[in-house]
Amino acid sequence: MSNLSRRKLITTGLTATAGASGLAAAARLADRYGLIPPDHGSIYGAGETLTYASQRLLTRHSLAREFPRSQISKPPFANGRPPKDEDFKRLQARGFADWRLTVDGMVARPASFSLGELRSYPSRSQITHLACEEGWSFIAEWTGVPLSHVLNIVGALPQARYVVYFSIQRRWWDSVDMADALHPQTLVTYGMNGGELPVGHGGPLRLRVPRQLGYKNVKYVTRLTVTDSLKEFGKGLGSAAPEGGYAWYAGI
Ligand SMILES: Nc1nc2c(c(=O)[nH]1)N[C@H]1C(S)=C(S)[C@@H](COP(=O)(O)O)O[C@H]1N2
Ligand SMILES: [Mo]
Repeated sequence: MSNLSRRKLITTGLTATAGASGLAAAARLADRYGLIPPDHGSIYGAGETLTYASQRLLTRHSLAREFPRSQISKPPFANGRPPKDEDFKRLQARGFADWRLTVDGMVARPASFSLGELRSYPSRSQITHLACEEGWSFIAEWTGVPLSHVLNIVGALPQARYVVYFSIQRRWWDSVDMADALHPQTLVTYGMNGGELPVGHGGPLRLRVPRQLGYKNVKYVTRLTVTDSLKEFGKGLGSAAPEGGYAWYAGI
């Protein structure tokens, strides 16, 4: 069966099943096609699964909207204060010269990158919208190395299904599936509006996932882990967000 007709079949099946016999049946169908998000047992239940499944089928390759330079918000504003963690302050005092991004898990060549190394790789800049679930948002230009490039360097294994990312702020960690990890707009971001990424916005390093809401864009990132299962991380729901009542998949 061609990809297109298969996709059409699944989509039609999902829609019909959801209408005919409820969301649980749609979730069973989605499971068969690997379309179940890790927090499917949460309060969002089958509805969340259906959102994830239909977005994955319909918009797998679509790009987040990019804006002209004239639309950049002035002044950009930060959501929250710089980390108070001693580790962070120590690194900041040395101009982040010792900041590292460790990449481990299901990779052929685990590695640790300095900011200088990350900046030496092919970069991408894009002017996109960062939308907080609480209603406010802004447009900025973000510069970084595509996460897909980093994953190529370390040799992510074919069994990989998710990339988990961790902040120096230990309460903040999250994950994306490979569709978002390999998405061309998903950036390991070190620059904003032509300068360095300000500390208020996650400098020196954050993940930008413009296809998802603000909270998936974790700031002060120090580690990435490639995995085929999210069960071992936290409560096994894929991120800290569902533990606090937010959906793991926050597609926009
Ligand atoms: N480490 C860390 N990452 C974080 C947060 C945070 O408090 N700490 N806040 C999240 C939320 S809720 C949003 S909306 C965005 C805000 O990004 P901004 O500070 O660039 O506006 O960052 C996300 N990433
Ligand atoms: Mo947010």
